[in-house]
Amino acid sequence: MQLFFSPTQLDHDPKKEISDGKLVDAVEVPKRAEMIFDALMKLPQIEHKPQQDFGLAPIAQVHDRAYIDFLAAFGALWAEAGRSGEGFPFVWPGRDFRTDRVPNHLDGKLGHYSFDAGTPLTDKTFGAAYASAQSALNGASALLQGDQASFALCRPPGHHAGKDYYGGYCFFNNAAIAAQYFRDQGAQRVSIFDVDYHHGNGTQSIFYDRADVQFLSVHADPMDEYPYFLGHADEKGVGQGHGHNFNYPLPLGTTADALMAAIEAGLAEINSFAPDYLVISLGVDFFEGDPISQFKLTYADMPAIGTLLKTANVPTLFVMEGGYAVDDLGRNVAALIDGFLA
Ligand code: SP5
Ligand code: ZN
Repeated sequence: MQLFFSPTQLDHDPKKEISDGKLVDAVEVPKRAEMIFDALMKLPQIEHKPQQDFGLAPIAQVHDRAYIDFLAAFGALWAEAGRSGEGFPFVWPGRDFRTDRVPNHLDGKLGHYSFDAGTPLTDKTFGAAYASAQSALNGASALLQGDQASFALCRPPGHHAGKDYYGGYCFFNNAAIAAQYFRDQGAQRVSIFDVDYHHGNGTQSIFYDRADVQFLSVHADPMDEYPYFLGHADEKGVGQGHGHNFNYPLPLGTTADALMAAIEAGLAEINSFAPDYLVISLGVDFFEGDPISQFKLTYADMPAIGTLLKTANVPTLFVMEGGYAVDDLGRNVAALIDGFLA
C-alpha cells in the first residue's frame, strides 16, 4: 500500500485556537502527521515514494477560485493589516444577511469564507493545505493505475471544508478533491465513507445534489457535537442527489459495537451503489483518549474497524481527517490499517 505525504504539509503550524471561550493550545498540529507517518512506515506493506504535483486545477474542480485566491492571499492581507499571529474570524452573515458581496475588509472576508472561530489561519496554511490536497490526488492516482488501496496522509484535514469556506481545521476538502478527480478521470460512481467522530459537513454539502458521488458518514449526533448544524439522519440529498446521502448519527459515549453496526449499515449502501472507487475519510477521534471527543473506542478496537472496511471490496483510498490524542494517534491509525491489510 502506497503512503502519500509531503513535509510541506507540516508548514501549517498554528499555536492557538479558540475553544471553550478561551485561546487554548491548538490540537490540529504538525506532530499529528509525524506520528501517523512514523507508525505507518513500520508496517511492512507500506511504501512511501516521492509524489507528483497535480497543480491547482483539480482543487478548483471542487473549490471556488475566489476562495482559493483568498487563502493564497491571506498571509499578505494579514501582514498588510498590521496584525501578527493567527487569523480568526469573529463575524459571520446571519440568516438574512447578504452573502452575494465579498467585503473588502479582511474581517469581512474571514467571515465570508469560514464557518467557525476554531480554525486558525496562518500565512503558511495555503501551502500546507495545497500539499495536503496533492497527497490525496496522488492516492487517487495510485488507484487509477491499478492499486487496490492507498493512504493519503492528509493534514491539514479536509472534510469540514465546503466549496467556498473553511472550518473545523479544514481548508481544502481532500476527500472531495480525490472523489472529483476519480470522476474526471472516467470513473462513473464514487462513494465517500466518512468515518471520523465529526460529521463531514463539507463533503456532504459539496455532493449533496449529485447522483454520481454517494456520501455516507458515521459520527457523533450533531444535536450534541460539532459541527452542530448538519449531519442528521433525515439529510438524504436533493434533486438528482436524493437517496445518495446517508448519515448515521450516534450518541456521545458510543462504543465499538454501535460504531461498527453503523459502519456495516453504510457498507450495505455502498454495496448497492457499486462504486468504482471508495474514498474513506478516516479520523480516529472516536478513540476514548481523544481530547475533544466523546466516543469510547479503544486501541484494541482499531484492527476490527479496518477489517470491516475491507469488506467493501472496492479499490479504496484512505484520506486522513481527525484524531487529536497525539501520543496514541500513530498506533491507532496503524492498527486500523493493519486490520485492513490483514
Ligand atoms: C477534522 C476534525 O476532526 N475537525 C474537528 C473540529 C472540531 N472543532 C471544534 C472543537 C471544539 C472542542 N471543544 C471541546 C473542548 C473540550 N474541553
Ligand atoms: Zn473529527
